[in-house]
Amino acid sequence: MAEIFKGIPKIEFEGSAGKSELSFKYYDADKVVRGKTMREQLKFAMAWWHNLSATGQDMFGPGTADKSFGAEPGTMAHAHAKVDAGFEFMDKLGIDYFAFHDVDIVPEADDIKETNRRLDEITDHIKEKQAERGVKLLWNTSNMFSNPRYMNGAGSTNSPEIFAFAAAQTKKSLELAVKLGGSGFTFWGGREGYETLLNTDVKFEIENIAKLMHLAVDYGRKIGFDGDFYIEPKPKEPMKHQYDFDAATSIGFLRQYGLDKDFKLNIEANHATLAGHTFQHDLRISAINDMLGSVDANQGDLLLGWDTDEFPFNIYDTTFAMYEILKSGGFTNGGLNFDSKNRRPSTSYEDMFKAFILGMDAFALGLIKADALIEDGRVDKFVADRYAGFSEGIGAKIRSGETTLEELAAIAEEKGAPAPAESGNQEGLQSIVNQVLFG
Ligand code: XUL
Ligand code: CO
Repeated sequence: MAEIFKGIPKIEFEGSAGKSELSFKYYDADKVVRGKTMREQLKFAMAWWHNLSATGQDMFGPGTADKSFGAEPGTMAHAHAKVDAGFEFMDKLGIDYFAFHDVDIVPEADDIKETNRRLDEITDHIKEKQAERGVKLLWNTSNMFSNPRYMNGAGSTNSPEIFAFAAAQTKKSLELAVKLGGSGFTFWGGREGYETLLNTDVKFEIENIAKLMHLAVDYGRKIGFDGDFYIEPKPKEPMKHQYDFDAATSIGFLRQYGLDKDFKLNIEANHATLAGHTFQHDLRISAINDMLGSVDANQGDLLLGWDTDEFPFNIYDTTFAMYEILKSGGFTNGGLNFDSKNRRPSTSYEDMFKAFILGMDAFALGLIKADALIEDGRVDKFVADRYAGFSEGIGAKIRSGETTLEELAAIAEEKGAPAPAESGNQEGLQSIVNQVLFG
């Protein structure tokens, strides 16, 4: 098969003193950090949609990058060329996982039976390619937001026929997950939200989203899908209000509708910041609820109010993200999927590789620094000491639920007004972080 990314070598680890733009400075796949290799800790995945399909098109103009890979876009020949391009790309970067929507891998036909036949054909090709180097499917999903039929949502639609169509797409995608050995299945509720309450029955819509998810779990488990289902929270864009606003909202929904045994969360950095949180916050909320499943790795631009899906660059963010991931025990079924895209003027094949090198190195450095922060121990010790008062005496009784308001009131009356608690030391802790990061 002809090489597509001609002139781009296999990307090797060169070390932090390296000067080549086509080498890793920090990502050293087999280096062990906290008991696992970087490859195992980070589990990088390529998102089919941005890397192989997106050309830089936005609402102000067409694409700028050529992703035809020698075939006519919109044809099955192009779908096959994307498979060849994708696997060559992953091989050259040493990426072991990928993720896709159904419509990323084949052009949708007018008849769903023909779309499904195309999906069968293309996944035969993908499966062959997976076998060559053992590349795995991190997760797949159904695109139930682009086609005009989903303008009012998929699970949340007001039309039973559209609900049935969404169910049919979900059924097929679950079959593909099993066929390709996927370890995750994602629901990102693109249009599962609303613009105005004047035309919307919120309770009805949320209940129906839960019904679609239950149907997916029942069918998935029946056909042997043993991975994790994920909700990927996002507060807005495209809808004004999206039901899966953030981690806390999504966890509440999963528990309310009895989906919490089968689902975890896929936390996307730029979605967390759109919700007014840090990336680290939504990772922490997921982790403390045993719901940290997988991550869509990117970063936003705080000066812009939309989902810019940039490749990760900010080492504070990657460090704090890896700190949460390591402290939660690391990935099992999940990984770091680059739901990130090149900027519109970055149009060359080299730019595609440089973007992944940036993101992979940013997370590798984040992993190294998060490990160093944990080893350093001062931040963790400060936090542990800060709550130490609750480990004995009345503090311990509060924690174990063995006290009453009467007892606590009696203590307050006897001891009088307490002095304010000791300093939170934020600036001191931030200095420790800078010292660990920059030496
Ligand atoms: C959209 C987004 C999606 C999901 C998968 O903001 O993140 O690409 O990751 O549907
Ligand atoms: Co995403």
